[in-house]
Amino acid sequence: MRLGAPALAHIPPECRPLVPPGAVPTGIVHLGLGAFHRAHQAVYTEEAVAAAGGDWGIAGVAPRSVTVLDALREQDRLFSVTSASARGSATHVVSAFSALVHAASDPEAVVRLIADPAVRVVTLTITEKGYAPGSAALGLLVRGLLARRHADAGPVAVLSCDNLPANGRHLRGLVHRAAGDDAREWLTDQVTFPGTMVDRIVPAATASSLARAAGALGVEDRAAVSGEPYRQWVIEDDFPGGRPAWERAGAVLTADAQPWERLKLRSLNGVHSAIAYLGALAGCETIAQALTMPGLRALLTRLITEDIAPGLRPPDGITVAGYGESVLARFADPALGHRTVQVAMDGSQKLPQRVLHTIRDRRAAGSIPRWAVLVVAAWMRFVQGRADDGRELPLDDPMAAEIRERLAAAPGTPGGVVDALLGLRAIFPADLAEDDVVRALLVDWLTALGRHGVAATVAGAA
Ligand code: CS2
Repeated sequence: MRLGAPALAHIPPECRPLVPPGAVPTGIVHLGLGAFHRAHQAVYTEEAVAAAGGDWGIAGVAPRSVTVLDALREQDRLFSVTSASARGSATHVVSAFSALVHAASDPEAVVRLIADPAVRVVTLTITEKGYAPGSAALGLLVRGLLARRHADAGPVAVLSCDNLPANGRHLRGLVHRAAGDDAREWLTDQVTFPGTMVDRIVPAATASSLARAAGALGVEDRAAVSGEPYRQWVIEDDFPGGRPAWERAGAVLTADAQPWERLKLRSLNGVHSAIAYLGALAGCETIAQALTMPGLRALLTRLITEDIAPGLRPPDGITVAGYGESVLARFADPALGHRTVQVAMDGSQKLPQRVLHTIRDRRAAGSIPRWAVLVVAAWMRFVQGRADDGRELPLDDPMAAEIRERLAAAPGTPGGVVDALLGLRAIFPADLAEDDVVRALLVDWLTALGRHGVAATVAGAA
């Protein structure tokens, strides 16, 4: 039997959705139907509606792929979320979607939805590369907002839920530029772009995570997602058309999300990327496995306390060191099965806000961020496509062609590789690329990684 409304009577009562399927009209449009959205905003929204009501069904928009969309359509838009940890797991069916749309084949439906007065919130999980000027998702968002202006459909909040610095402000700038001067006054008046910090580790589904969900439910769920039990959502409270009572689901509504967002980008995502590149090079399949590498935890603790912490002003009551330790404990849970190559993908889009901002802050203060530079060196070795044991590594990155071209034209020495990659201005701003101290340190680390491999370099370093 397959998950869907008729199957709900057959699944264990504690797994059933908090609101009946199809009962809540659309109030939110969400762009991006990935695993993260389903395990994060969809869960918060269902809980908020169950606790406080409101017409906040989510119209989910799949940009290109139809795999998740088809699975959800066959299941009356229901899917399950499994919280998995070494201590055990729990599975719940979530009923958050009120409609589903495929943007690539029906862009007009997305435009109509964004222009619908019943919709008062638009949320996005389009990943870092979705914010490149000219991206399809941004184009649709802007068309939808212009149609909304034309229809005089009232104020709306547009909420970026991606891991970008000042994500709200950044998206606002992109939308205002793309919409043109004519729309500026209306946008300023009617559309807000609250900043957010989103957090939950949600690895891509695998055959075994799908089997675990089916085992818990007793029915098959082809849209099942699985993630850590921990979750956090910090949201700037600026919703001119109202919003779900997300605080009833544990979200923190605040005037300024930036301290949280910076803390998370640099000390969670930055450290995640460090483990991903070093781990993948050392032949480790998962993040948790990589963390068992002798010396790596100590090295990451030094990265957090010596390089990352001095550049951050964390939220009240939080220390960067304490936050960093809790992050490492989350990463270390073997039940997650988060693959190093998944976190390693799209490095060109991730490195700047995760690692390079840390390096620039430290350099501006006159210090030498050894550990943060090691992360960049590991990325430089990773993009060359071979693990320490000679196995091939995937380069899944929108800049892959440019990276390969530069590497092919450069001498294969550490210095040649460093200079070739530092020349990628879209990643490395001139002040960083021309910093002799950083360059020399990159060459040193790349030489060490090439000579001794990651395991020995890490074991000897911290
Ligand atoms: C990860 C994030 O894949 C990645 O790049 O660093 O997806 C991470 O798991 C989440 O941001 C956790 O909130």
